[in-house]
Amino acid sequence: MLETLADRLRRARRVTVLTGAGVSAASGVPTFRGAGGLWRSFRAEDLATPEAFERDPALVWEWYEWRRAAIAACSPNAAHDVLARWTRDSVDCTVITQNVDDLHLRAGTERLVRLHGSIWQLACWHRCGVESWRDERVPLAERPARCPACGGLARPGVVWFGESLSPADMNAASNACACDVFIAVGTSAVVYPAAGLIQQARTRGAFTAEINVEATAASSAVDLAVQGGAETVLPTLADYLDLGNRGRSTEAGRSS
Ligand code: BV8
Ligand code: ZN
Repeated sequence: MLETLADRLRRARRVTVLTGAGVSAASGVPTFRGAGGLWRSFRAEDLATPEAFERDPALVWEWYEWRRAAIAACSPNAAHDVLARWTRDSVDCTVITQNVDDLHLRAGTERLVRLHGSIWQLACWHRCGVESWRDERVPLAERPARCPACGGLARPGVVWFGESLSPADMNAASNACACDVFIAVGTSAVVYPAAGLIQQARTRGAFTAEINVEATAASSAVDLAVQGGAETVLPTLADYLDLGNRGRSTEAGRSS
């Protein structure tokens, strides 16, 4: 199973990986739809919307501050580290993430598309024209947070349900679907347009795979569904690749 994927990766010129909350699970970041994902009695879809923020900015900020505090205590895990190394290695590897925890950034991932923004970025709710800014203070200095330019409400710098993704990010993600291997890691594949990238890559001829601890909406659509935790499967895959490369380099060494 993994040998097949490793073999495909060895022969690939271009690799794209789409990650979701499952890649950060081993770091201790609660997923959205898993057991630990619920916050009190709310669902992500109820709070991660402009309407919820309009109605009760203090409640939505309470949720984001709870998540920021949880994420601040977490570090990138082996899955983030393998993917970061792949984006730095020779093979052209792009990571597209739905996560807003920035653990891929902290792991040193180079070619990274953050489709849904970052929980560490803030923006002006009133769109007064100020650029979004980074604020990693936990807790924030003011609650709810304020815009430094107009003094009005600030909002988390993430893409909420019902909000469009940035055209630049969607372009970058779409371009990355022109690849030889596309792997969806740790995503339930229910949130669009991110989940649609899997089918897009397949349509453009990529070998598609999924790494997840359970079956998802994408499992029947990919060429290879690998059941397992990202934090163990990706390092094992990386070992297969290193072994394979070592095999190739000793081969090359022998013949020279
Ligand atoms: C858009 C940022 C155009 C915020 C997020 C009706 C009205 C309006 C829109 C819609 C509608 N119906 C559908 C839509 C589209 C909607 C959508 O897809 N809704 C879903 C719920 C059906 N999408 C949108 O609204 C998008 N915008 O379409 O714009 C538009 C505009 C106006 C009107 C219509 C259309 C915007 C979507 C972005 C939402 N923002 N995050 C925040 O984080 O606070 S999405 C949120 O879900 C996170 O980013 C998260 O990453 C993402 C996806 O979830 P997953 O990452 O997959 O996480 P999940 O918990 O679900 O799954 C974890 C997986 O990991 C599981 O499979 C588990 O088994 C696995 N796992 C666990 N442990 C491990 C593991 N795997 C491997 N190893 C492990 N150790
Ligand atoms: Zn402002």
